This record gives sequence, structure tokens and C-alpha cells, in this order.
Amino acid sequence: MTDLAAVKRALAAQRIETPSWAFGNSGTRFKVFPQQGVPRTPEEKIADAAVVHRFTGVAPTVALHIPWDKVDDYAALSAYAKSEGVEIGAINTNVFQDNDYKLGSVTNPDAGIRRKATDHLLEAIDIMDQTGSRDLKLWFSDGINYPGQDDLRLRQDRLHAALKETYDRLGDNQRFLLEYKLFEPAFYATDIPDWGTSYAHCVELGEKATVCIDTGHHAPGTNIEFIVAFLLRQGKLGAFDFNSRFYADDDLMAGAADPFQLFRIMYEIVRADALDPSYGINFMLDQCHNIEAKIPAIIRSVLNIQEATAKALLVDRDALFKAQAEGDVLEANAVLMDAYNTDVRPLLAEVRADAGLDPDPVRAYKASGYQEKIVAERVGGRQAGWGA
Ligand code: PSV
Ligand code: MN
Ligand code: MN
Repeated sequence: MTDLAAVKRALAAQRIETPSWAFGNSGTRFKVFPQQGVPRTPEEKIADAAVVHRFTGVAPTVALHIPWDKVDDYAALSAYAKSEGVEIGAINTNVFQDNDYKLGSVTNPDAGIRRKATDHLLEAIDIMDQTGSRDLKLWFSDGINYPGQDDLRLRQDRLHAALKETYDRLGDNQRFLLEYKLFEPAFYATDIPDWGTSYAHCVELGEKATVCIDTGHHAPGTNIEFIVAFLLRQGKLGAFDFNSRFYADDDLMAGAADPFQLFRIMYEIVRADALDPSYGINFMLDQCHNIEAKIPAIIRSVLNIQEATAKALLVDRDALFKAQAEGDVLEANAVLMDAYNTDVRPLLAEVRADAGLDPDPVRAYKASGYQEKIVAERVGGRQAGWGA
């Protein structure tokens, strides 16, 4: 039997981090369709993130991407965020948008370029010291396009050296999240292509190094919930970058392409009692909104994760474990599917009403007049990163 009160408490305590770059204009390499009212400054991105939190109640932190969100005074930016009702979360590094990085950043054959890239990672920790952030997120576009272009093994040595220097600079309450990605922009070999590579580097470095799973960064058919279960068992799952993919790194709204997969992932989280923020997993979004309005799309993503989580919490684990132990394949599958097929929207509406929120955050946002206000006030919105 499921304890509904406990389910509601778990949903009320859930936390999801929004990415500053999702609020800005973005597109594909073919075209960026600009939207009206998008933020022009890091402060305006934070203000939009605060609106998402105001309507959902579960998104109290916003991740920054440096240098896209570069400011002179990060302590002041942090104070501004607090005044808006949110806090600055993970600091994302960017060693992929400089001409120097054509042959790689921390794995580049040129020691001077490796130095420059590593210095950027260290600078990001200086920023964390000012914002009070716990998490440094590392993603490297490093890789090679042609067999023989560079030495695969030497590149791992260079990667380790940069990660070690970064790790050693982390403060007591800081850690890094090491992201992997199957391919792109490198096509022949990527230096951190999969969870195993990330995991091995993290194990070598120590407990402040953890893996970040970006749900869009896998080959079609990859069983992501297996990776989740494995990393949880090893105590090495630090964070998610949630988004949806149909093909590759599509960065669509979380839960849009495959809500069943999201449910299966969240079931493994619930199964490991790892949902509560005290466990330490950072549940982030990493997505862009190219053709749809950004703030309601981010709200929708948050709701999709909440729905997948609610269904995962509703799994009758006693019945499931019993069926599994008895080898009752059909019953075990039925128990899981019963939870997945439950309409959890009324339950979530109750959780929101209990928290003094509108039960329908997207509708409430649309009725709030905020979109009209930013369209009127913000002229000349910036692109999220690319070309900013
Ligand atoms: C790379 O594809 C990635 O997923 C990394 O997390 C980056 O920081 C982010 O997207 C934005 O480019
Ligand atoms: Mn990502
Ligand atoms: Mn990505």
C-alpha cells in the first residue's frame, strides 16, 4: 500500500534546478529564431528563473554558464538572486567556444591551451566561492574527428591532469559534476564519451568527483535507468541534465519525447531513496527553447519531471519486490505499469494548493501578465551563449 501523505511530502520537498541559458534565445546551427522579451543580462535570466519558481514552488536554484553569465561582482549577483527568491546553483564551465579549442581544451596537444582551459575551470571555482555554489559542472567538447589525429591515451592523461588540478582546488563543501556525451562536436572519438569514462575518472579522483547524466547524451536505445541504478549503488551519481531527445542532443523539454523513460529513471531514484535534496543529487534541466515560449516551456518541463516523480513514488514497492522475488514476470511488470498509468495531475494539483500555489502553473503564468511585461520592457534580448 502506498502512503499518500508520504508521497505528497516527497513531492513538496522535490527540487529542480533551471538553467540560465534556457531563458535566452537559442536555435540550431541553421537558424536562431529570436523571441521578444528574452533576457538581456544575467540578472534578467535570474528574474525569469525566479518566476518559474514562483509558479512551481520547486525550482529555487538557477545554474549559471560562464562566460555567458559573466558579471563583475558575483556576490552582488548572488544577493540579487536571493532578493528575487532564488539562489545560484551549479556553475557551468565553457571551454568550447574559443578558437584556441579547435583541437581540444584540457586535452589539447598544446600545453599553453591546456593551461588556459584549466585556468577557466579554476576561475569557475573562484566564482563558486562568491556565489556559495556547491557544484561545478564540467563538460568538455574535446575529441578528434579522424583516426590518428591525436593519441587517444595521451589525451586521457591530459584530461586526468586537468581534472586533478581542478579537484584539488575544490573547497570543503564543493564538488564537481563530470558530464559525458556520446559525440558532437567530435565525431570519431570523444574524450569523455560515456558514463564509464566519467565514472572511472571520478573514482580515481575521490569523493568530490561525481557523474552528471545528461539524458540527451546517449545512443538511441541506451537504458539510462540502468546507468542511474549503477551509479547510485556506487555513490557516484551527482546530477542530471534533464532534457528530451528524439535523435541526439536535441535539448527538448524534459519528459516530452519519452515520459515513460523519465518515469523509469525517477523510479530508480525513488528506489534508492535519493529524491530528497539532502541526498545530494542535483536535478537540473539542460535544454533550450527554440520555437516555443521559454518560461512556460521551462514550467512545463518542471511539471513533466514532477509527474514522472509522482508516478515513481506511487509504485507499490512491496508488491513489486514480492512479484520479483516470486519470479512473477507479468505481475511485476503490471505493478510498475499501474503506477505509470495513474493520472497524477490531481495529486500534484493538491500538493500545489497545499503550498499556496495555483494548481495549474502554466495557466497561472499565462494569466499573470509577466510575459506581456517583459515583451514591453526588454528590447534587444540576447542569444543564449552562441553568438552572445
Ligand atoms: C553540451 O551538449 C551540454 O549538454 C553541456 O551540459 C553544456 O554545458 C550545455 O549543453 C550547454 O551547451
Ligand atoms: Mn548537458
Ligand atoms: Mn547537451
